[in-house]
Amino acid sequence: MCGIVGATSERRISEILLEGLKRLEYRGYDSAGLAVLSENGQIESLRRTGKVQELKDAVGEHPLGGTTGIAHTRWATHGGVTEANAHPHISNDCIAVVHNGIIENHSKLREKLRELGYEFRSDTDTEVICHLVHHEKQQHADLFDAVQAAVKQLDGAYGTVVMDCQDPGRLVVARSGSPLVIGLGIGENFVASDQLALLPVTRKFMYLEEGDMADITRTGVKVYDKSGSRIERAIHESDGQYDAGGKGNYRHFMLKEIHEQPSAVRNALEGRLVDGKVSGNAFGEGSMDVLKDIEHVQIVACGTSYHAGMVARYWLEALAGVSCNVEIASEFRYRQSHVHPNSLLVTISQSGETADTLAALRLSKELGYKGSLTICNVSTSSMVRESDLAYMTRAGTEIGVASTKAFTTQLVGLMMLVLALGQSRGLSGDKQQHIVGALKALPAKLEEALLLSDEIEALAPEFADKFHSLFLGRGSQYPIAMEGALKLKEISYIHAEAYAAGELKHGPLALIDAEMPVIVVAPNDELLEKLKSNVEEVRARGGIMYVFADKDAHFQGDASMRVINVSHCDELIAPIVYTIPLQLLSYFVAIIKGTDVDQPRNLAKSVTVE
Ligand code: HGA
Repeated sequence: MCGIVGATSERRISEILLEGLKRLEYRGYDSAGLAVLSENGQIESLRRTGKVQELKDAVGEHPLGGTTGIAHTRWATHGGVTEANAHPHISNDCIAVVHNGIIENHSKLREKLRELGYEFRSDTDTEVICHLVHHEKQQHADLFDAVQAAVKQLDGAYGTVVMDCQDPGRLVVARSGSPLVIGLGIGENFVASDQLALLPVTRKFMYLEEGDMADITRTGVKVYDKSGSRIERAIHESDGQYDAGGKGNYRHFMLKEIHEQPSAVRNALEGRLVDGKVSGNAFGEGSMDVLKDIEHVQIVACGTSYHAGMVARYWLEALAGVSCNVEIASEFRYRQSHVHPNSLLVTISQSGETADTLAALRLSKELGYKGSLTICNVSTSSMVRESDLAYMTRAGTEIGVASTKAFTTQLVGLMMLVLALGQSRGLSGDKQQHIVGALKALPAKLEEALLLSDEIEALAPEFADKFHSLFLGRGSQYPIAMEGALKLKEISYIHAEAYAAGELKHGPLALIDAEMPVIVVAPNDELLEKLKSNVEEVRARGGIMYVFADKDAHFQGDASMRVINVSHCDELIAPIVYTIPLQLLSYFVAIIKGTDVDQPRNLAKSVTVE
């Protein structure tokens, strides 16, 4: 999603802003822009559709000399992808604004501002902010007061940074529903939507809370909470471990991240399994006191994280004996749900900023849950800060928009939750040992699964001219089929659907022909024989299948069925292991199709708008 970078310094800042935008590119965007305040008090701005490199080239041709500035990568929500809609937006050549989020009452405000004589040059909701601040400046001499008066009139979500030509060396920022972090330097200060943008210039960060505003100058930062009172926010030192670095020898971040999964899972396990049990600290101090009374789990998530939650439902009910519901966050937050007694709300999110999931977490506080737990990859995120308990996935920064290592480490976290809840609910010692043993074996099993890479790459051309595909699985592999389908559509743009294989005969069987590949996930589990019958249903109708199967499942390949043998693994961890070949399949198909693997069209990482 959109990215924000702002800086005020004694040195020229256009390079810092552009580097910051480059580092936020992975989030997905469609246009980019920056505005700087030059020494003679003029705002100079450049905007381009397309990649940050095009903006960089433009700055190369028209160097910008300012020492205070703001920059943005836009992922359009209101108004098409045009230069005029790219941020920053500027009112009367003086008030420049970048904004992440959605202003819901923009039409009303636009009408009001038009009546006041403001001319609109874009179709964005954002443009109302700069005119509103400009208007408020006529009533409030100070920029901070004007921004405060303006944001009070906004409904919706915003992370916004405002620069004023009459107030050089100052940035005023406001956060409500869209994250902002302040970077502290020596004689210079910064702001961004993600600390990753600022790691080349500082390691000291201050995270704004909901409703906070901040007044940033070269020499200091003043933060005010939602009531307008001055407040000190803690300063965090980053050790840079979330600096993703480069792609190494890999062609894409996604491929690098697929291959990082054995080590990511090792990190996720380290120190958390002690004496055959899950350590209480895995979910934060005092977590066992909350978990011991839990009788029901409500999981809320979006996209890939939702699939992780769906796998966990199979595990939680079968192993820990805890009932579990899983729901998409954008549905959960807008319906009236029934809260079971002693329920735990579990949110799952790579970034911890996913707007719908975060809103669901906030809503849950009014609904009477016993507690909240987040399974998350970013320790400084809103979800980690606002949840009672947190399990950090420790996957390291994930840059590819299509999630890979975040998903498999989420599954590890969810299996640990099964253990933690099972421990207080009479899960037998033998079963605990079994789960712990399976988890410990997981990194090696993932390494074996990665060895299928060449075989999968060789069959990818068979998908190149296909328009549709169907993924099938049963039991805890059904969500893995869904995840495989999501990966394929995300990065290769081939339409992919997933079905629980037992549902075939209730409709999708009508789609089967030789033009639609059917991908089957077939570990050697108790549902294997049922799955084999479903495979025969497809074969009988002339379908072409690609079956990822355990050797001992004894599938015989033939003209209508390619069998890719996945090395044998414990049934408990099979959903995690079988994820790897499906990720590789989508990756190699995308390569053949020549799509933008790390930043697929129309998509964004860290979905901070609803
Ligand atoms: N609504 C604004 C900003 C969109 C955004 O935050 N995307 O992530 C626009 O459409 O320009």
